[in-house]
Amino acid sequence: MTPIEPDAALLDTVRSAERVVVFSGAGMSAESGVPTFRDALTGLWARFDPTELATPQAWERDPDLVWAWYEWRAAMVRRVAPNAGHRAVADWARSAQLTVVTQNVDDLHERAGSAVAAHLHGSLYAPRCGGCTRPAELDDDRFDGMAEPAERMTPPSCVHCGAAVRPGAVWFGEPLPDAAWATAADAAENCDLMVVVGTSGVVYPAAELPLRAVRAGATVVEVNPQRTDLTDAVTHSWRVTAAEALPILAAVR
Ligand code: BV8
Ligand code: ZN
Repeated sequence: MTPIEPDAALLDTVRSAERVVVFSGAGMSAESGVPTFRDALTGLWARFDPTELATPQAWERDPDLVWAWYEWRAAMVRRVAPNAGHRAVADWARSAQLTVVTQNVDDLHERAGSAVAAHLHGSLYAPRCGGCTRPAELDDDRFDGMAEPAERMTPPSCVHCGAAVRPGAVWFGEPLPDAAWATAADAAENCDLMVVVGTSGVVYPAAELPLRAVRAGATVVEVNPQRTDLTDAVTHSWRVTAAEALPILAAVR
């Protein structure tokens, strides 16, 4: 794979960047084999639109369907590995003040060695009680036999109050966790470089973060093989993938 060189101006900015934010979306995990939100859902789920499954209404209407979808996704992520992009982000943090803000609900940044400052849309691995909101302690080994997705699975009941345990994701129509949003907004407004990786930039308020970074005077580079809703607002839009671009950016010194 011939490396695609970024332009000299971008390399200079990366070289001199003191405070870096990496803001990632589903495209960050695509090269690990995790389907992006916009990809047609695979197999059993192909007939569903994620924006119709990732809602409180879907949960109310059919908790067993929604619970099975998240369990299948959590099991599938467990079977893949971080890619060169995730590893480069973790390496980069060793030589710069780097903050990872992600929209992703997978744990691939963490498994590559990054400390994630903000999971804006929650996590596949933080199920909680839909009633008393306490975190649910569920064994990860429940994913072991889950090669094939089941269409429906009854969610476990909370050991404290008996209500159904729900996925730890933030659904459409739900507010983002206050602490995650505050950390992400502060990082966006106080960085000198933001790398926006693998997001279509259509979901708000997360998609506002690159715009806040631009307004605060940061250089914002988008890493995405496609144009997005953010392309016209960022400083550089680089038509490469996460696993191609991030090792190059992390190696600039
Ligand atoms: C809220 C967790 C308020 C769940 C997710 C009308 C207009 C504007 C906004 C709204 C509106 N109606 C409603 C809203 C608000 C809504 C919203 O923005 N809707 C959109 C659809 C218009 N937002 C919300 O509801 C948010 N909450 O507003 O609350 C509020 C306040 C107080 C009180 C009550 C309520 C909550 C949104 C969170 C939803 N949850 N995820 C789950 O995962 O199941 S969102 C989910 O989709 C992702 O987390 C991500 O954020 C989003 C988009 O996905 P992306 O990550 O961008 O991935 P996508 O597939 O779209 O794109 C992949 C990109 O990668 C592509 O560009 C592709 O080219 C690129 N790519 C592919 N391969 C690679 C690559 N790039 C690099 N390398 C590669 N190899
Ligand atoms: Zn409970």
